[in-house]
Formats: sequence, C-alpha cells, structure tokens
Amino acid sequence: MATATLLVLAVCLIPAAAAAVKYPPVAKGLSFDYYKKSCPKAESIVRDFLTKAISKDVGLAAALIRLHFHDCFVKGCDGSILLTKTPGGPDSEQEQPPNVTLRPSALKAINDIRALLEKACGRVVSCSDILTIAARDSVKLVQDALPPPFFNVQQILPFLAKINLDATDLVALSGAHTVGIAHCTSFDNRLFPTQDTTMDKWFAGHLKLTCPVVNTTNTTVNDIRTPNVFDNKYYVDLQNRQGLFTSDQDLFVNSTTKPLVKKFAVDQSAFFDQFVYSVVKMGQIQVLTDSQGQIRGNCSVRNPGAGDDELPWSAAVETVVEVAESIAL
Ligand code: HEM
Ligand SMILES: *[C@@H]1O[C@H](CO)[C@@H](O)[C@H](O)[C@H]1NC(C)=O
Ligand SMILES: *[C@@H]1O[C@H](CO)[C@@H](O)[C@H](O)[C@H]1NC(C)=O
Ligand SMILES: *[C@@H]1O[C@H](CO)[C@@H](O)[C@H](O)[C@H]1NC(C)=O
Ligand SMILES: *[C@@H]1O[C@H](CO)[C@@H](O)[C@H](O)[C@H]1NC(C)=O
Ligand SMILES: CC(=O)N[C@H]1CO[C@H](CO)[C@@H](O)[C@@H]1O
Repeated sequence: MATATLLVLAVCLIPAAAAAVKYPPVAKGLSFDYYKKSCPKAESIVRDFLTKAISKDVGLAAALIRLHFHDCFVKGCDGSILLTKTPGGPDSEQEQPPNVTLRPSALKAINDIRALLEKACGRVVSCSDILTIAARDSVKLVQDALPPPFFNVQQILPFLAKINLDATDLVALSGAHTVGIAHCTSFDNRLFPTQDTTMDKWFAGHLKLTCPVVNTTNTTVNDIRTPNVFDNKYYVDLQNRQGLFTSDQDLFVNSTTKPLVKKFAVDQSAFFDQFVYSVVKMGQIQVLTDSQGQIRGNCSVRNPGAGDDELPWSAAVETVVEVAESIAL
C-alpha cells in the first residue's frame, strides 16, 4: 500500500545524512510493507517497469503523479479513476471534465504493471494500490472535489480542509507542478481578453507564442525553468510571477502561503521534506483496507459481480520516486 512506496520516496528525495524524516500519522490498517510476504517483488517490478517507461517518455511520470492526486481527491484513494465506462454501467470518473487532460499513457501503464504483478505473484496487488485514487462516481462529486486552476488560495483551501489538508500541504503539493505540462485552456483566461496583472509581462508574451488565441489545443510546460526536473524551481517561478495557473501564482500573492513559497524557493530540502509528508497524508485519504476492497483483474473494469472498491497501495507514488530518480536526482 501507499506508505510502503512513500518510504522509498522519502529515501529518494532526502539525502541519507538528513535528519529523521517526519511522517504524518499512519492510518489503521495501512502499513509500509503490505506486500512483503504476498508479493515481495512488487515494488521492484513497478520500479523496473517505470524506470524503462519513463526513460522513453518523461511525461509519464508527471501523468502518473497527477492521476494519483485525482484519485485521492475524489472520495479517497480507491482506484476508481482507472475505471472506463461500460455500456449501461455507472458513470466513469474518466468522463468528467478534469479527465480530459489525464494522459492515456498513464492509464495504460497501470494496466501493464498490473499484468506484470499478476504474473509474478498471482492476483494479490490491487489497482488502487497500483494507483490510489478516488471513489466511484458522480459528475457532481468529481466536479466538487477537484478545484479548478482559476481558483485562488482562499477558494481552494476549503476543498482541502474537507480532506484534512491545510495551507502548508497546498503549497507543498502544488510543487508537483515542477514537472509536466498544461493545455492553454487551463490558463488562457489569464491572457484573454485581458492580461492578468499578477503575471510577469515577458512571461505572458512568451505564453502567447504558444497560445495565440483562446481555446487552442496547444500545451506548454508547467515549470519554465527546469520543466523535467523534480526540484524547487517551481517556487522560483512563482517569485518571478511566472506561475501558470491562478492556483499557482496566488500561493505567492496570498500572505498566508507566501512565506512558505519563499522558504521552498531557497531551501530545496525543506520542500522535499514537506512534499513527502504531504503526499503520505494525501495517499491515506479514505483508503480501503482488506475485505473492504477487491483485487481487480483489469484496472479499467470492476470484477464481475463485485463491488466498486479496491484495496490500496500506491504505485503512483512510486512514480514520484521515479521522477526523483530517473529525471532529477
Ligand atoms: C491544488 C490544486 C491543483 C490544481 C488547481 C491543479 C491543476 C492542474 C491543471 C489545470 C493541470 C494541467 C492540465 C492540462 O491542462 O493538461 C495540472 C497538471 C499537473 N498537476 Fe496539478 N493541480 C493541483 C494540485 C496538484 C497536486 C496535489 C498534484 C500532485 C501531487 C498535481 C500534479 C500535477 C502534475 C504532475 C501535472 C502535469 C500532468 C502532465 O504533465 O500530464 N497537481 N494541474
Ligand atoms: C489568503 O488566504 C486566506 C486563507 O484562505 C484568506 O483568509 C485570506 O483572505 C487570503 N488573503 C487574501 C489577500 O486574499
Ligand atoms: C497553437 O495553436 C494555434 C491555433 O490552434 C496554431 O496556429 C499555432 O501554430 C500553435 N502554436 C504552437 C506554438 O504550437
Ligand atoms: C472556448 O471554449 C469554451 C468551452 O468549449 C466555450 O464555452 C467558450 O465560449 C470558448 N471561447 C471562445 C472565445 O471561443
Ligand atoms: C481491460 O479493460 C479495458 C476496458 O474494458 C479493455 O479495453 C482492455 O482491453 C482490457 N485489458 C485487458 C488486458 O484485458
Ligand atoms: C484519459 C481518458 O480516459 N479520457 C477520457 C475522458 O472522457 C472522454 C469523454 O468521455 C473520453 O473520450 C476519454 O477517453
């Protein structure tokens, strides 16, 4: 489950010499070595797969980190974002507005990993463990749970408070935007019809080269300084008013979150420490354990006749490890 791979993340992001890493309390039923007996190679299988896959497509790492986040924010980390819509079946989270920018390559990777794990250990590792996401369901829920990028800090914090995340978590988790890409439609409201005055003028001009008018399908990198490196440069972007979304830039505008942005911009290990802490916290949102869940035979479909939910683990978090290992550190 999630915390097992998160430990690896910590080891990876934080130098051995660093002081003891702090973790949030670990929920009952969750452990750091859930598959130690039933599938001892689980973590190395996932890691080997991703090392190869991410060396071919660096964007896959960003795509998987984001998939995990989307799963956890909607009714908890249960793998339901992975389900595809079947004729006559319930609605799928993949059909909801925010899904459109999730990358199919990430969903495919989860299924490929699942097949490898079943081959090695039998069907013992759950899909949400291979991911960790949100529960089944409704349009409403999805729309309610995922804050849109044009929200500011004051509007986003109530979303997070519902799942026990605070302003510090928001600043640290948003640091995931140090990698990956965004479509023009996620931020072109800041360019047209009038330019957002909190955005650096040069940066706005730069973005308009890629997004010359509203509603293009073009994409740009989230972190203009080091787009493929998992580091603290995202916070330096914000200090230079070169954050992409309102939700990013307002972290530096709002006086509650600004001091933390400043701190992370000059202290990368402080960012890594807090990111690890906050991801472990996020990865434990309403996780299902043991008989509450099921082990899917295909991450994209529920088992015949079975309930909706899944056991947790979190290979998606493993991806964060890969971001650090294969891309950055
Ligand atoms: C807190 C509010 C957040 C908002 C409003 C937000 C919004 C967005 C948006 C709009 C995109 C671009 C989608 C596109 O246009 O293609 C994006 C990308 C991304 N987000 Fe967030 N996000 C948030 C938090 C997070 C968190 C907590 C994580 C993970 C810990 C995360 C990880 C990512 C990653 C890695 C990408 C790049 C994905 C790719 O390259 O495929 N975000 N986010
Ligand atoms: C910053 O965010 C806090 C917390 O939501 C809010 O109370 C405050 O009004 C915001 N400040 C500004 C200037 O918007
Ligand atoms: C962006 O999209 C527009 C219109 O869809 C296109 O004309 C333009 O060449 C694209 N620009 C880049 C940099 O991809
Ligand atoms: C852009 O697309 C959105 C959604 O498809 C639409 O509501 C909006 O009117 C479009 N804006 C322009 C200027 O075309
Ligand atoms: C898993 O289910 C999806 C959706 O129904 C299907 O497209 C895919 O072929 C299945 N994969 C395997 C390996 O059976
Ligand atoms: C990645 C993914 O599954 N995207 C889906 C989002 O929803 C649309 C509309 O239902 C589908 O066509 C996409 O395949």
